[in-house]
Amino acid sequence: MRDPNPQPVLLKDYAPPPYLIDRVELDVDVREPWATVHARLAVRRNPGSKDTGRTLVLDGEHIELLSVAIDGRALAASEYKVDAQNLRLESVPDAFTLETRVRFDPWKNTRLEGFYATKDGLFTQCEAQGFRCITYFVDRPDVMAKYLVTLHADKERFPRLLANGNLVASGDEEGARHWARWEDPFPKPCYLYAMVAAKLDLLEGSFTTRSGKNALLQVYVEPGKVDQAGFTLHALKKAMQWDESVFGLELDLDRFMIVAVGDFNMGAMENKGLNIFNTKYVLARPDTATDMDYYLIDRVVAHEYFHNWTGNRVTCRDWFQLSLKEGLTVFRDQEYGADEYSRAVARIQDVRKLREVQFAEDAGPMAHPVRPDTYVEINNFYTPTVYDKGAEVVRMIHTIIGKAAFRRGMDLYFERHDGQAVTCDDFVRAMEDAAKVDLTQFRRWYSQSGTPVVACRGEYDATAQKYTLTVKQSCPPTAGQPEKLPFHIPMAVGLVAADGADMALRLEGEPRAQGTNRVLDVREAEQRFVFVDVPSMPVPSLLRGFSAPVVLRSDWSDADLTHLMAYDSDAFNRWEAGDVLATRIILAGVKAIQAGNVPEIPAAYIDAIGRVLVNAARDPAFAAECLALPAESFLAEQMDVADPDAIHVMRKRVIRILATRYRTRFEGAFRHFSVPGAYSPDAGAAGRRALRNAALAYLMELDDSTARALTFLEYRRAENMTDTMAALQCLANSSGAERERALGMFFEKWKDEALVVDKWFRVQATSELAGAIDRVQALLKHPAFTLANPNRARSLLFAFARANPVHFHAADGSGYRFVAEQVVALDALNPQIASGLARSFDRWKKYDAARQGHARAALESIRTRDALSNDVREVVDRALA
Ligand code: B3K
Ligand code: ZN
Repeated sequence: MRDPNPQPVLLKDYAPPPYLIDRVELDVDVREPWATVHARLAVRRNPGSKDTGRTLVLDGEHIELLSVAIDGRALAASEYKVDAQNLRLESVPDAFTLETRVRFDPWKNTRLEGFYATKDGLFTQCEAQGFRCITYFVDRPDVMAKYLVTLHADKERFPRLLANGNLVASGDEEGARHWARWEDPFPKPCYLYAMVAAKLDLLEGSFTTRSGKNALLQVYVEPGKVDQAGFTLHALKKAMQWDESVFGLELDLDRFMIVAVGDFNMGAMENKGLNIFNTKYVLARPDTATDMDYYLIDRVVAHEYFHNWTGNRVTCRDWFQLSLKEGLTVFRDQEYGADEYSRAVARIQDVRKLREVQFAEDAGPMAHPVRPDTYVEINNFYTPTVYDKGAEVVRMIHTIIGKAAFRRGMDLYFERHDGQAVTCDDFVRAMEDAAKVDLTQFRRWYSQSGTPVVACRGEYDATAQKYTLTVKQSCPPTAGQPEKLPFHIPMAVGLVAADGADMALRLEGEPRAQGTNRVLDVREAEQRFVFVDVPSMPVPSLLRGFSAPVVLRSDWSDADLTHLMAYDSDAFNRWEAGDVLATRIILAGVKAIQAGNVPEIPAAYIDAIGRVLVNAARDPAFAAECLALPAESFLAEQMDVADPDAIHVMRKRVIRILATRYRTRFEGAFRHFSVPGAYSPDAGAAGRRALRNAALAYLMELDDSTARALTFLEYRRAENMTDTMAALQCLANSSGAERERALGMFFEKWKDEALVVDKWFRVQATSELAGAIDRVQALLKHPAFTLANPNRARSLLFAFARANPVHFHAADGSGYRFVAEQVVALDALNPQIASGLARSFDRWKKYDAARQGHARAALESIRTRDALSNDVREVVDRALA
């Protein structure tokens, strides 16, 4: 049941819990249709609370209370109050044992939160507030307890009974049933609770930690899929090794389990010792998973494993502090990715995503600080801002204080806070104390929302041999925050000479030059940096490695940008220069198209792309990134009034011009970069495939019979899913007869492999061909489609709304109407997924009046539904505000 008029939760209202729970004993009995949960909680008054009342308020939703007892005495109905959200007990003792019995039906749980049934068994998802759907509890992360859990179920149907920690006993019981008892030695918040009762196959391995402990590693997957679990086990071992060597952090348990489930609201969940994963981030075989799938599995496995320290051993005091664990853990998995693959390519991909998604969030109705100060539904705040901007904030600390001090800060953080529930501020203080720096101004990154704009202007004085860089920062107003104070921005810079070399950098007043790459501390609204001994006019390379999550504006000429593309010693900025230039060209082209003129593409850009192709062998993965033009959604954000049609036309025009001009080179690259031998997802092989498939996509943009034949042949010959999907995606965007043939063959071959069927839906949902919406509507009725499975819903609906802008933003409003209907349909099943889809409307005010009219009507049509969840209501209310 949802509160019809939910009150926002405010950070400033935080108070410690009046009661703590130190120990939890659960006895869970599964007998379809019921799960019955008997809980024994050791409750005591919190000495740290100022609240002197004697009322204990427990959270509980979607559960039926069967009995309550205090210290063994059953309470009469008059002794407690129970409603759809809470169980209230008045006049409780200072310390006591509370026992409750509840039951609920996991088979009816379509929200996939709490304890829910899927085809292979029963699984949990408790973060953020799902534990209250399992038993009555003080469901907040600053209540930490030790757990002892006994599960009972039918042995044949649910042969695996798992919970957090270590297995302490198990056995059979009457009626062909069995039981298992698990004990977790570490106190934990209830959001990290997990249990599984299911039929699953198992892949096992082991890892000897650096202190010599032998840990059992287990990956559980649906029956028959163990041949797709190997990479996950391998990734887990790599992540364990990495965390030991980079952060000195070791596994603290004897056993670490990963369980894959096909019905899951997000990517994965870091429950202590029992991670539960979406199958998408576990299952991989060369013929079913792409290089990107493998890469993401690696990163997600690492992310969840890293949470064992950053999140579990040290957790969040309250949900406003979510970025404490998420920002830090994303930073850690980004660094892991950079070390395991290519640092430059990983950074490019992470920044691309940040700018496409987080910058848009920061500019829209859901803008919030990295540490939000209010929410209605906490599940709506697992956002790119909390995760990805949060990671950038941690990265900036790393940049400001340096690697060694950062490591000392992490050590100090664990020394101070192990076993505690703390705040973002506690993290920053550990970094400050370890590095002996003052991060007072820096803390604004946690409290101010919005993307700062940093405008740079350079002036060279040949006589004085000085180069003056003037840096101005500002931050646009965001929801609830009209004015901002200046940020502390670490800006990594270099000066690139005419011959391409980096110049030595000496700031006015310094005795000597200090390297060729340095971090400027930008703190004022306007600040000047004067470089001396500058022998000739440089091209500034600014914000190297994207050292801060800001929008950079500079007065580079096209020639400056092609110079940086060719010579910048910072690989990220070599790519960035091309991206800035491409953006500039496409936006100018959009203006030309709108004015009825023929857009022009500067020869310097075409030549620069030619050089990328000629030099591609140096780093194919990097070259592939340089060939990928800015996304349509990103381009839309750069306009005052976005014009999705003109953007689409112009972007394609650039691709076609490059494809025509370099046809031979693209054909050459396609042949040359093939990868012989057995498939491996390593960075080298994946990079070659990325380049080769980028070349194919360029060629297919010509959409002539030669290109189509080549692509169809490639589709049939491909021996791995990366190449198969690359070809299929090209064909799905072409109107030739090959399209239907390939799509038909693909479905026939893979119809029993759910994750591959998702790809089949996605490739059609994102097709740019005319009539996309009719096809998506027809696919809704396809027997393989279901709204109940989040991956499937994402593969069709999210793919359409988020990755097919030209059709989602159709001028007649058909895309908006369709998506709004689906938000409503999904909301009845799964509010978290529905609200994710509703967020596709975030940027509706970016578009022209006619589109805005359609979008507003679509949003209103959602809002007028009376049974709307808090999740969707919050998103829609904010969009319409
Ligand atoms: N902590 C989980 C996300 C939980 C989302 C709840 N709506 C996965 C992760 O960030 O690792
Ligand atoms: Zn996380």
